[in-house]
Parts: sequence; structure tokens; C-alpha cells
Amino acid sequence: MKIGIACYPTYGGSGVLATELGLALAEEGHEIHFLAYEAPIRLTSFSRQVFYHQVSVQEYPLFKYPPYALALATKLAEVCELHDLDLIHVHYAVPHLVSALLARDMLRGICDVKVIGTLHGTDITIVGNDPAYRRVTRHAIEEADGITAVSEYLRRETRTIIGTSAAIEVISNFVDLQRFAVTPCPQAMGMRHDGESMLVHISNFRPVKRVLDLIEAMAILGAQRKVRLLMVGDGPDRPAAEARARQLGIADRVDFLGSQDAIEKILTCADLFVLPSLYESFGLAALEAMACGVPVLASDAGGLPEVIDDGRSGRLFPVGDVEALAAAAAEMLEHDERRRAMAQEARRQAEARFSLKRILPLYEDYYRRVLDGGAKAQREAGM
Ligand code: GMT
Repeated sequence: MKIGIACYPTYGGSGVLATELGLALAEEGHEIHFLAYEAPIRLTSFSRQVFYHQVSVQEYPLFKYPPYALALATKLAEVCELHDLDLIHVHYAVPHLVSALLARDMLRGICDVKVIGTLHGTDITIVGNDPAYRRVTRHAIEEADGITAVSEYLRRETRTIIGTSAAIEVISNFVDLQRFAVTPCPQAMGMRHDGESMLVHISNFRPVKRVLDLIEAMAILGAQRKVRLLMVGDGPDRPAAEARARQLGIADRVDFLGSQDAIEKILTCADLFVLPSLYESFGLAALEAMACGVPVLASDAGGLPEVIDDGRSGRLFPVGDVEALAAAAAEMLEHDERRRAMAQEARRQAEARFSLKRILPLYEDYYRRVLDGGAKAQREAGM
């Protein structure tokens, strides 16, 4: 198949997933055309089946808000026509799905391209939930030829928030088990000071990640045992988290590493991965930790319980309950053997449920159903 993929190119789960999916599809022999305002961050390997088309938006004095959605629609139509694409797969509904529908309309009578959108989370729960975008998001979801969501939770939320009964296929996030493996990295192991346990958190430090909860819990935990916390990533709440760590007198045990590419190496030195988010539609970072054989301590919210098997591959705690977070961490660090069993189970579940090998054919199968019209009939029947 010839597939156009539009996504956000910088840090963020949806762009990572879109890029990994495109590269894996190319390995299977499909021709992939990425479209974005910058080259996607994980587009690091070369394949002759993979192309990148930059979407440029012209500045103009009248434009307080340059219309990226229109520039993307135009570029999508151009690329579809020139390369005879079979389908456009956009990641993150706003505005990509609307641009793709516009491109499909512009191509009517020229080429018959189908549009699939993958919903990732905040495109529905935050952006799509905003009255400024809700109606257009509903229209785009209902008019697309196929829609997927990354968890059952997100499918339910989409129905409720957007107010649609359109058929949505659930296809989980996946992980590359070769890259995210259980091989210790000596450099990362060197981050541990003697006798310390190691907690790791990776995110874009947006308010939804609740990184300050982790700092509070770390102060409780640090009073009981020798422990270090690696904070990986960057974003709006980083300065507040750094300031709070200083205020609580634990700054010497919390390392803020900023954005890092080789997260698979950092993860191998972790005893626990902590994700205290308000919610996650899926929690790709948690899955990547599991694949590295690291048990996850996460909030019992959103799609996280679909990924973390509470008590087997990690532990769940109520959102915002820093005492419960600290207590669960202390218990897991205390019982080394139980934690090692969880670590093994985490890797086993990543392999059994979320491997690229398992998820990729689900996307390919869905593409075929959309192309032969089967998914459309199902959508119209509201199934
Ligand atoms: O919030 C983020 O971390 C970025 C965001 C995105 O769309 O770029 O991530 C969402 O998509 C990921 C990939 O499908 C999911 O694993 C994340 O759980 C989801 N984030 C939220 O729902 C908050």
C-alpha cells in the first residue's frame, strides 16, 4: 500500500507512535510518505520506502494565526496525486483529520484516497473537549473512512466527550522489543550512588503528568530509605518541580536530565518507573519501561489499568494520593524478590500483548478493511 502519514513531529507519544508505525510498515514493503512541519523526531533510519514532505506555512501580515490546517490539506492533496496514495493515516485528530478530509474532497474525481484517523488522547480529552473544536472534531470523526483509538478508555471517552456513536476500532500502542530491552547500560547504571534505589519518570512535564506529586512522594520516600529519582524530559512544570525539590531539601537526590533520545538506555537502570498522571489514554512511556523489564507505579486512571496489571506488572494508586504513591514505592523497593518477579512479568506482558509484531498486522488488516469498504459499512451501521 502507499500511505501518507501526518503527525506532530516533535516530542509526544502520538508523533513517536506514528513514526514507528510508518517505519515498520515500510519494512513490510509499504511505501510511506510522512507529512509534518518538521522531520519527525524518530525518523532517524534510512529506508528507500520512506519519504518526508515538509509542510510550510507562509507568514502574512493579516494572519495572526497562520492556517497550518490549510497548508497541510494542500500538501496532502499534492502528495496523494503525485504518488498515487491509497490512504492517508493521520495521528492526533486536531487539525490533521480535518485537513485530510479536505484533501480527500479536493481529489474527488482525480484519485480515490481513504482517510483514517488515530485518536491518541489529549486530542479528545483536552483539545476536542474545548467548545472551540468539539463540533469540528465530531464532524471529522464521523466523516472519516476509519477511526482508531489507542485504548478502550479513549473509545469510551470519545463517545461521551465528542457525543458520537461512530464506530471506533481499538488498536493499542506498541513497543519495539529490540530497542526497549532488558540489557543494562553501564553509563546509566553509573547514575546510581551507592546503595540507592532508582526511580525514573519520563514525560513532557505538562500539568496532566502531575510531576509535582512525584516530588512530594519522593520527599516522603527519601525520609525512609536511600533513593534517587531521574526526571527525564522537559515542559511547563519542570521549573516548579525543580523549585519544589529544592524547597523540600531533596534536590541532591532528584536529577533533572531534560529531553533525552536514548531513553531505552536510561530505563535499564530503573528499579521502578513512575507515572502519576491525571490520566493517560494509554501511557506509551509506561509500556516502554515494561519492555525494559521495569515495573510501573502509575495512577489508576484513564487507559493505564489496560496496560498495567495491578499487582503483577506494577502497581496502581489513586490520582494525587502522594502518600499511597510513596507507600507503594516503599513496599516494592522493600521486597526485592517480588519486584524482580514484577519486572519479569512486565517484560512478558509487553511481549505478549503490545509487541510491534502483534499490533502491526492489526493496522494492516484495518487498512485493508477500509480500502475494500468493509470498515465504512461498519461505520455507517454505527458498529
Ligand atoms: O500527552 C502526551 O504525552 C503526548 C500525547 C500525544 O498525543 O502526543 O500522548 C498521548 O498519546 C500517546 C500515544 O498514543 C499515549 O500513550 C498517551 O497516553 C497520550 N497522553 C495522554 O492521554 C495524556
